Amino acid sequence: MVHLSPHIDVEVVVPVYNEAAQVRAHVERLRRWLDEAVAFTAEVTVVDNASTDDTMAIVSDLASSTPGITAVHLERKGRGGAIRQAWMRSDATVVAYMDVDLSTDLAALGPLVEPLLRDEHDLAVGSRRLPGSQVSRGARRELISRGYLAIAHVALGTRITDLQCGFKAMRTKAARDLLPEVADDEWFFDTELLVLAERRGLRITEVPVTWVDDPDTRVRVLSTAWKDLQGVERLRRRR
Ligand SMILES: Nc1nc2c(ncn2[C@@H]2O[C@H](COP(=O)(O)OP(=O)(O)O)[C@@H](O)[C@H]2O)c(=O)[nH]1
Ligand SMILES: [Mg+2]
Repeated sequence: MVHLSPHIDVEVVVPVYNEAAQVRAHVERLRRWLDEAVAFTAEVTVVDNASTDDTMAIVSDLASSTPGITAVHLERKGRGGAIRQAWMRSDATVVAYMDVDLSTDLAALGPLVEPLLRDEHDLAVGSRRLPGSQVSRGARRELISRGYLAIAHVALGTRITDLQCGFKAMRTKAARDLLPEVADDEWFFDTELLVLAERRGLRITEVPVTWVDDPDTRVRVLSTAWKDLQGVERLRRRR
């Protein structure tokens, strides 16, 4: 017998690494939001890499007890690689990702993916730096983020107002074409994805988000900022 799975509009990927404390509550909240508050059909895929705490056990349990949630485990660490793998194998019309801390208010999810479902854009970028955005964030991260953005604007000529917000979506077909070009598997993945999309002339839209920073972070801020600068230099030379 042939089983045809029903078509899914949006696959929302949630990369997680050592998130045992919040993964269950936040993924459940996301699933409820998708069931109750949006007009499209959606699947949630939680992708763990090499967590050393109970994250994978919690996520597996959640996936087996909740329709519309899938758990994936990868051996190699790196948030970008996790997003790439999950996006590449999706059958949905649109692929999205968001950080598990739900720093971005879920109200922005509809405005993020709906223009893509209508085929008006290829890539939608959550931004904390548009007139409609609202952000509460610590001074240190804000300063590093602004400095990085200024450098990326000058060195790469990008016009996107926020490269690093953990809230983005793409038409799956455009993602499949572009992702093999994106080399970074960690935090620079986002910048590289956006800059290569701009260079290819993809249709990009930015969506203002309300962001409440979660100070619990997996990012080693200074070492990541250094890797980001090396990534900027690599992309600049590639132009
Ligand atoms: N799959 C995967 N997810 C990761 C990895 N590192 C971080 N994450 C996830 O990426 C998201 C953003 O991380 P977070 O620490 O909140 O970053 P920040 O908001 O920039 O401080 C969270 O959902 C993390 O669990 C990793 O190596 N693999
Ligand atoms: Mg965070």
